[in-house]
Amino acid sequence: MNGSSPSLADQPTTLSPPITLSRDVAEALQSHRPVVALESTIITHGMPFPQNLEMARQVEADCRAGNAEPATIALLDGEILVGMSAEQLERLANAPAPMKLSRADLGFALAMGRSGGTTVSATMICAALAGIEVFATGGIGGVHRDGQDSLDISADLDELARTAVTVVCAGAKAILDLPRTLEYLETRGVPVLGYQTDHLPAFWSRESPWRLPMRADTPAQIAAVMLARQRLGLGGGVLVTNPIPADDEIPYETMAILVEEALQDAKRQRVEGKAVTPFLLSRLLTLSEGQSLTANIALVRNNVRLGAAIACALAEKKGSTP
Ligand code: PSU
Ligand code: MN
Repeated sequence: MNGSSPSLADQPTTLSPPITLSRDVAEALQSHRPVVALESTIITHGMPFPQNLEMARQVEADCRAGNAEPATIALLDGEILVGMSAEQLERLANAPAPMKLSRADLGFALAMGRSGGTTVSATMICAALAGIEVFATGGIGGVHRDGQDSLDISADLDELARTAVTVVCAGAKAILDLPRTLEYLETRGVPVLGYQTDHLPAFWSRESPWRLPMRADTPAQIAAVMLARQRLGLGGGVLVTNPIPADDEIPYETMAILVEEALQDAKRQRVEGKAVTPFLLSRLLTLSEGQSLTANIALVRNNVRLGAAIACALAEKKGSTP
């Protein structure tokens, strides 16, 4: 190419994050209105059809009712969508072999034109690229039981350590080693806040025996923690753990028996890697005869409502009208 005029391929490439914002999300972000990111592995790998699609639509409505714009994040044919149309949601929920996308998979899926659901880690990455600070989900990944031997530790935990997004969840399922998950988060500098509780919620149950280091009682307090961390330049996320509503709770002991059974099944069938969590979720659904799904939907809705309230409190503190 020396001496010749540069061809189109030699032109400098303007790098911008390869994400597509829906019109509603773009407008909300531009006018500094509250936005809440929502993940999609829960749609592709966490719940069966058609409940997955109904849940996805329901939480978007809940978010709007809480005066925040929902931004459901997923990949369709290699395009990272931040905010999805009804038609796109339906395509995702029906996708034949969707990928389960964590940090490690995002670049591959983008390059190869794949479709899939984003886990907590990948959703945090895309939310941060879009400038969304609050994200609501059901449960996060964590240190698996026997994780000290298998090294099966969810990429969600390291993502919380490095990406500045606040994640609202209902704690973690007892398929995980809860105390080791808390230890790992502490080591990596991730604040874990109990929302109106002193104990780590255990997904279907409001409480586990493990105490949390910090507690917040209002969305405004959580927004204040986020802003304080920004002023300190700390980077990294905040994990808010929000207990399932009392009416929807399943006692810890009831689920513990089913969890043991599901774990034994996974061991017998030698399930490994990223297949472990979806396998356990689907076994538990069968073993609980659908009871776990009703509770799961109730807690996701509860988390989205809190996420919306935090996003509103944050917008208010930043001095814009929510
Ligand atoms: N836990 C749940 N429901 C879920 C997940 C976890 O109770 O749907 C999903 C989330 O998307 C989470 C992912 O980010 O599983 C974690 O997968 P892994 O354990 O392979 O990191
Ligand atoms: Mn894993």
